[in-house]
Amino acid sequence: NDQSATAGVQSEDTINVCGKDYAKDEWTNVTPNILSKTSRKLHLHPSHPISIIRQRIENHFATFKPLNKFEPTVTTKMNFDDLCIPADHPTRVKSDNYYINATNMLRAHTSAHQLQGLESGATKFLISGDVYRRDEIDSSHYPVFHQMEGLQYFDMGPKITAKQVQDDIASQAELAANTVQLVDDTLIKPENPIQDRHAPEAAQAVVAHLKHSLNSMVRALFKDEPNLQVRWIDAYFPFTSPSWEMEIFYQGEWLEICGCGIVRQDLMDAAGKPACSINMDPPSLHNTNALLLKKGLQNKIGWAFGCGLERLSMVLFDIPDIRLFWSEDERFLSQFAAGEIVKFKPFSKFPPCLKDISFWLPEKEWNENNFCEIVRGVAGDIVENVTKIDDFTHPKTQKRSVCYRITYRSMDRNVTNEEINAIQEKVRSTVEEDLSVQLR
Ligand code: FA5
Ligand code: MG
Repeated sequence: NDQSATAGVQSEDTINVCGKDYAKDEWTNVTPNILSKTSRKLHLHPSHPISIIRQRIENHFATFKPLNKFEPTVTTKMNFDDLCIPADHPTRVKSDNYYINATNMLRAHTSAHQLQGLESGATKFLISGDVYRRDEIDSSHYPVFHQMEGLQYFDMGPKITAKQVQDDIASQAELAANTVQLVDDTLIKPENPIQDRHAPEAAQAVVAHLKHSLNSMVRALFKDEPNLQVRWIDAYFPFTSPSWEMEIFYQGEWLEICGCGIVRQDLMDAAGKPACSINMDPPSLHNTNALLLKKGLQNKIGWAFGCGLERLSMVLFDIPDIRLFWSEDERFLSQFAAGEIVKFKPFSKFPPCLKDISFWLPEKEWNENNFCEIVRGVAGDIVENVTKIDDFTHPKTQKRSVCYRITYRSMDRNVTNEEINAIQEKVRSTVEEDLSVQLR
């Protein structure tokens, strides 16, 4: 990979990420392959599908302040603690995240910048960027994808909030023009509660505004689908309550578009407090605006959402494989132009090459993501799919054996059997060495 030469240059005890050196420790698990993605910034290339969708959403929320330039390196405090994610919460595990070291990581969601957004002084803003998660391998999962975060807040107090919400909606001419109505059909349930510090009337008004805003957004994006259906599923996020996932019915299936909810008041309180001013990036943004927020935002109530830009791009452009977004092939890139949504015309598919690998699992912990990470590290974007095709436990020894089928396929050329054999050999030896499995 030509970019790994400049990104993530590693020495014995330090690692360079986005131009900064970090001390390595036992948490470090970023790989050169992953670090090479941090310089791509697909969401900022005007004619890339990810950027086209970002611009569409930014145009829709025209009065929101767009914040697109935050680096993907964040502190674990920003990614977790500031969002009320407890120290022992499962989303923190090493096998699901890319850690630079114990206190720094590649962000796993754009929510990591909510406090910075609040500190920018804007009462409504959008944050887009690349996010990183260790995950399985198939046509809809890639360890890097893009999210867009949105947040808007209002003055607290039942009367004032309800009036502001109504005025805000009325003032948005293009929102009023489409037929989304300000109705709230989401029942608030005890297990998905309004926060103690929120007057129910105020919270309901903000929920209605949130739903109205997201309904209008998908309507604007899918304007050729007159019968678009939207549904709201109760969800849980440590940093919002109540919380939902919004889904749309598209070409026969329900597709999750975003997570959202009413921002936890602890987060609003924390905005601008000195404790959250460490490691703010870019620092100038924090320094100039923190003063405005000396008192925190205790008297404001807000909603937030986070949506996946690949999911939206795949359906709107008909892009069948998530790896295509990373292609530098002109046959892909030349099909798109800034501002336009056109259907992708697939270029000929090259033949796949399938290889199976079986091994006995080690006695100690086993995690499938670690295995997938090794395959990605060795094969790069030539790996299309990893599927477990066998899993059995020996009745006498109780030892467990698994078999994975790896599909290799390049998106822009024919791969040779020789080349894939070499990759497969490397996968085998690396898995044996790093995960202490016993190859069969
Ligand atoms: C979050 O990341 C929350 N930060 C969202 C949020 C923001 C909730 C603000 C409340 C308030 P989740 O992990 O569900 O939640 O991801 C949000 C969206 O990102 C999903 O709805 C989906 O559209 C997209 N997404 C998640 N995982 C992947 C993936 N592996 N590949 C592509 N898109 C993904
Ligand atoms: Mg989700």
